[in-house]
Amino acid sequence: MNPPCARCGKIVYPTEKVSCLDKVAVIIPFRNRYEHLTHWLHYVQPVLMRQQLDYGVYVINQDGDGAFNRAKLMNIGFVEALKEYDYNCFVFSDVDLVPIDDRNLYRCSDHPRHLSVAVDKFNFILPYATIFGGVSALSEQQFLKVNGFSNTFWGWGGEDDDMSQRISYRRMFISRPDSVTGRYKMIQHKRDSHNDPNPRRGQKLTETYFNIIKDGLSTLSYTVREIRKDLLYTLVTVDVQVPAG
Ligand code: UDH
Ligand code: MN
Repeated sequence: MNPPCARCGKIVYPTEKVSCLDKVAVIIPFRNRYEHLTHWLHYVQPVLMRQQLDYGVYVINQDGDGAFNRAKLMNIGFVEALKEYDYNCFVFSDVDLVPIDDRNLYRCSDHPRHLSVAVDKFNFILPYATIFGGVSALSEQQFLKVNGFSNTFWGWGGEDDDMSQRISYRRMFISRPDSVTGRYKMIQHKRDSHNDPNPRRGQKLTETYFNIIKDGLSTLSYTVREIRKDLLYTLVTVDVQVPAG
C-alpha cells in the first residue's frame, strides 16, 4: 500500500496523474474592475478545470472609495472562504493576470509558491529575486505560520514584499515554476484612482519582523456588506475600515 498524501491524507496510486486533490480557494482582491473580471473568468476558469482542481473562486470587493488595501482583502478572502468549505490551499491572484501555460498548476507546494514569474509587462523576466506579487499560493499551514498578510498597507505597493519577508523570517522559501511554465499576460490598464503608491511602504518594510505577530490574520477586522453567489464565483463585498485621514 502506498503512503497517504501528506497534504490530503488520501492513498495515492502510482497510476493516478493527480496525486491528491488540493482544495483550492482562488482569492481575487477587487474593486471596480468588472471588465477584467469577465476576461479573467473567461480565460482562467477553463485552465483551472483542465487542471482538475477542487476549487472555488472568491472575489473580495472593497466597498466605498477609500484607499485600496489589496493585502487586507486577501486576508478576508482566506477567512471567508474557510467559512464555506474545507479549503487547504489558497491562490491569491490579481484580477488582471492570465496564465499562458496550462502546466502552471494553481496548487500549493512544500513552500509558499510564486506563480506569476514571467509577466509580459516585465518582458517575461522575474523583476527581482524576492518578488511575491501578482499570483501566489500558500497552504493553510503556510499562511497561518506567517499570520497572513499585513492589514496596514493602504494604497499601492509593499504588501507583497512584506509577505515575502514574513516567509523568509518564518524560515520558508519561495518556490516557483520555471520561466516558460510561469508565463502570464497582464491585461493592460492604468493606475486606478484611490490606489496611489503608498509613500510609507519603504519604511514599513523595515518593520516587518516586529509586526508579524502584531499585524495580520490575528488582528483582522472588517464587516461583510454582501455575499453574492454567481455560477462561477462568489462576490464578497466588504467594508475594510479605511482609517480616517
Ligand atoms: N485592484 C482592483 N481595483 C483597484 C485597485 C487594485 O481590483 O482599484 C486589484 C486588482 O486585482 C489588481 C490588483 O489589485 O490586479 C493590483 O493592482 P494593480 O493591477 O493596479 O497593480 P499593478 O502593479 O499596476 O499591476 C500598478 C499601476 C500600473 C500603472 C501602469 C501605467 N502604465
Ligand atoms: Mn495590474
